[in-house]
Amino acid sequence: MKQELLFYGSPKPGMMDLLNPKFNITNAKVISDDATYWQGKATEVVAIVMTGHGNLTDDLMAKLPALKIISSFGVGYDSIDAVSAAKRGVVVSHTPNVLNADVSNTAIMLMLAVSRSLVVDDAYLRAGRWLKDGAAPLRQSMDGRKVGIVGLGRIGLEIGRKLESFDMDISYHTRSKKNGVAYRYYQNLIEMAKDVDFMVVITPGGAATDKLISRDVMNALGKNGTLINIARGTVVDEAEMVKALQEGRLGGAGLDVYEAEPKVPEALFALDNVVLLPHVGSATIGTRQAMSDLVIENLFSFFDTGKAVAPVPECANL
Ligand code: NAP
Ligand code: 8YV
Repeated sequence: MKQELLFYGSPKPGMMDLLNPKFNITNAKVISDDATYWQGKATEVVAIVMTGHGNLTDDLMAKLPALKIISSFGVGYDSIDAVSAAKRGVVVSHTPNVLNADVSNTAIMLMLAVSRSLVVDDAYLRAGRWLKDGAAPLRQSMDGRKVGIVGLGRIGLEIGRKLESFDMDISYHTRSKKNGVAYRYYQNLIEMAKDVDFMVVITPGGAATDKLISRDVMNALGKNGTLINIARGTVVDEAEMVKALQEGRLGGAGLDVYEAEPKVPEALFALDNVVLLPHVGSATIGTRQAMSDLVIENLFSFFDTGKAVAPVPECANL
């Protein structure tokens, strides 16, 4: 007898072929705790597979008494109330590590693109200005300059390792100093912001990091500083960032994530010192396939052995 599974988001290639033999699948584009939405299946759903960023709240879980696992696509799981899930005995799993290479590359791509004005210079050439106005303006090199990484976990460490080859002076800010890490540690984020040329943000989203990159942090980073955010839009005070960039209090920004995705503040479109990506940090064919494979592996392992391969820390002891 097949069990009930709710698939929230867009299935990745091959996923449904693997899931269909084992589960009855309801594919939903939105997720809701409205009783009519579940069409009588709420009491039967044992698993949720998420490839979207819906809000998975405690209220919603309360309506799903048979739920055992939420297998989520992506390493960040700020849209799932994992503490409540653990209390209810529901395992939340995610897809760490397999995306470290591409997400760290994206951070460095943004650093280079902002500091060397890649997008502006491309537009300069296409507009015929090289012919008409001559050579493009000189830019700042990234090599040998100071970078502060906010969040030094799996991806932050990979960014640091790669930035060593740019001879950068590397420091970091996290809540706890990391053992065995040679980079300079700043407990105080503002002090680090004052001292660096680039700040790369790669923490989780959620309440603990909400607007961590505040007006004061951006003022400390300053008119020659560049902010790179590949974490979550919520980690930066977006309205303050727009103002700081417009007023020249912040030198530049490279952004992959935004507060209300896919909405991006239009004021940013007018700014030359900003490079904008549509949340594509992990978006290569190989990495997305590896993430997709891990979503399925987590689910199948859970039903075969009682343990997901990559549970989130809150659920590690279930
Ligand atoms: P991770 O290994 O769990 O590392 C998270 C790091 O953030 C840790 O060093 C942690 O150190 C630090 N941190 C957590 N809360 C903090 C706080 N309040 N203040 C300062 N530092 C804090 O996670 P990861 O695998 O590197 O992934 C990090 C995040 O990147 C994900 O959660 C996701 O939001 C984002 N991400 C984005 C993309 C994209 O496409 N743009 C792709 C993948 C991931 P302490 O606990 O000591 O503070
Ligand atoms: C995903 C991400 O593309 O892993 C994460 O936390 O932000 C990205 O890699 C996204 O979660 C998929 O929707």
